[in-house]
Parts: sequence; C-alpha cells; structure tokens
Amino acid sequence: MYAQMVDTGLKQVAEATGMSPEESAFQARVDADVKVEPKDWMPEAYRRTLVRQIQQHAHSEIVGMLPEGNWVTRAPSLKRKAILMAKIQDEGGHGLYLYSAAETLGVSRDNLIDDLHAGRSKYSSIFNYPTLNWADIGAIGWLVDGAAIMNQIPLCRCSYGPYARAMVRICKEESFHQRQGFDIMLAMCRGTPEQKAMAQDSLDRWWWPSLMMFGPSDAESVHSAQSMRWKIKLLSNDELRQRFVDQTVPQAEFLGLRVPDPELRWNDERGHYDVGTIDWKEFQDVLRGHGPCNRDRIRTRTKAWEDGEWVREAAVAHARKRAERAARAAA
Ligand code: FAQ
Repeated sequence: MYAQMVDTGLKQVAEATGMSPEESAFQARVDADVKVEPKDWMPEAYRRTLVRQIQQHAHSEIVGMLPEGNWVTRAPSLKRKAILMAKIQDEGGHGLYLYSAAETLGVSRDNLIDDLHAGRSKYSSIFNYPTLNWADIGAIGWLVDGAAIMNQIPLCRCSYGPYARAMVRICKEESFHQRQGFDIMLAMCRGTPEQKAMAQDSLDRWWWPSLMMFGPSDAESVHSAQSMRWKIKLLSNDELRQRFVDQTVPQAEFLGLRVPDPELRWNDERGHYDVGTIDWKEFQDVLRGHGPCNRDRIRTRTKAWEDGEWVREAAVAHARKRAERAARAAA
C-alpha cells in the first residue's frame, strides 16, 4: 500500500524461535536497553531499517528548510527575520547530524542525497504543502515542530547510540522552534481581526497534514511492529498522534482558534480527544509525489546541489592543501 522503497528483507516480525544465536544475543541486549554502537554486530535488516528511517528524517530536515526559506525576505520585522533565519540554520544542522548518524551504518552521504533527488527515498509529507502567508510560518513552528518533538523525544531513547545522541540536541532546538511558532500565532491572534483570520485559515490548512506526519494508522503501518521490537520506535504512530492532539487542542483554545474537525471532542472515558477520520487518500497521493509542492521541492533541492558543486570542490581542495602542509611540517 505505502511503497517500500528500501527492502529490509523482513516480511514479518522476527520471533525468538527463528533467531540465530547472534540475533538472540542482539535482541537480549536491546531488551536490556544496552545501546547498539556502529561497530557492534547487528542484523542486516536492523541496519537497513535504521538507514531508511534516519535518511528520511535527514531529508525531511533539509527539504523542511524550503517552505520557511520562502519567508526570510518577507518576515514582518528584523527580529522575526533573525529568529526565522536561526531556525532554518538549525534545521540544516539537524540534517547534517542525521546524515552523519546514517554514515555510521556504512552508507555515504552522497548516495543518500542521490536517493532523495532520484525519488528513491522519502521525506516527510508535510513539506509538500505551500506556505502562503506569514501565519503559515507560525503554524509550521507550532504544529509541525510540535509534531516533530512529540515523535522525536522518544527517539532520544532509541536503541541505536548515534541516532539517540543526535536526537538530544535536535529536540532541544525543536522545542525553541515550537515556541517561536506559537509566539507568532499568539501575536496574530491578539492582533487585528484580519490577522486572527489569517491564523485561523492557517490552522485550517495545516491541521490535517500535521496529523498525517505521524504516518499511517497502526493497522496499516508496515514497519512499526518490528521497529518497536528493536526499539528503533518506542511508541506507535497512533499513540504519538493521540498525544499530539491531546497537547495541541488546549493550545488552540488558548489562542482562541477553532480546530477544523467537527468530530473533535473530549472523551472522558478514554481520557483523550476523539478525532474525525484522516483523509488517507490525500496522504497516499502526497507520498506518491502528487502533493501541491512535491516537484518544486525536489527541483529546488537538486538545483541547490548542482549549484553547490564548486563549493564542495573548493572545500576538498582546501582540505587537501592543509593535509599536504601538515604532512610537510611533520616530515
Ligand atoms: N511522510 O510503516 P510506517 C521535522 C512512510 S522532521 C512521508 O509507519 P515507519 C523537523 C514510511 O516511511 C519530520 N512518508 O513507517 C522540521 C514508510 O515508507 P517506506 C520527519 C511517510 O518508518 C520541522 C511508509 O510510509 N520526522 O518535521 C510518512 O515505521 C519544521 C509506511 O509507514 C521523522 O522522520 C510521512 N509523514 O514510521 C523541519 C522522524 N509517514 O520507508 C523543518 C523519524 C510514513 O517503507 C521544519 N521517523 N511514511 O518507503 C519516524 O519516526 C518514522 O519513520 C515515521 C514513519 C513515524 C515517520
């Protein structure tokens, strides 16, 4: 149903009875919360699953810079511009930590980037939606970074050491990003009626795509069961989505905004909000490349990569010169 571009070789969750001695020892260490490090033995499917997830995550950070980059020159004040630029730079940094974490699994960054440009690997569906006005920058910080934090805080405890450690700093920065988005929304909701209407319109457009960020429902999620067994994922897609809704609805109420879901209501018995049905067809369409901005995002990333070739060449030449100088000094 949801194309699996990277075949991990696994069709069902590995059960203890069918495991080799190495696999059993590996699973026991994971169960005991011992971190897996790059030089440790690991099942090939574990390695591939991590590469798949970490590379998608890295691509999301880098592609995620584009919808916001569009607004750097149009931010309403110097202060907002400086804050937005800092946020976008953080996202570039997150991409770099994540590509580095993926490289510890024996893949090269150049190949990962090739996969992105050729459409062989995914990035988060959310970044295929356009930012039409300044309120959208608030909504991205509040909702998209809010959803990212919800998903990523548990990843700080995931089983693979380099990924878990990269996530610690990323989550701290995401939390600043979420606050800056909420602050933009608050300023707009306390502004003129037109500004408040812009904030509402933005929530209307970003709410459902934000819920889709958590991935298909647990019943449809192909990777969740095995990833949870390996502690690559600690909570399921639906659990995280529910936590996000429970946290965000009161924030929308504080802003005086209406969540665009007529079926949304607090369920006393469950102690959670009930939500309406997500439009999974829209999600699948975006994953298949038919979202509003898919083509534009890949075109822009590819052009940036090609235009940056001379910078990469210059950096390599500089590194070579330094190494030669150091070798001469040591001789
Ligand atoms: N978009 O079996 P599952 C951010 C794919 S970072 C696109 O449930 P899994 C920071 C999935 O890959 C946001 N594809 O998969 C920021 C799989 O396809 P595959 C990104 C999606 O891996 C903020 C298929 O569907 N965060 O926002 C999506 O167990 C603001 C089946 O799904 C991360 O990547 C989707 N939404 O669970 C930057 C966090 N959902 O690979 C700038 C780490 C699912 O077989 C501005 N990733 N798919 O071809 C994860 O936690 C997981 O990978 C999930 C998906 C939860 C995304």
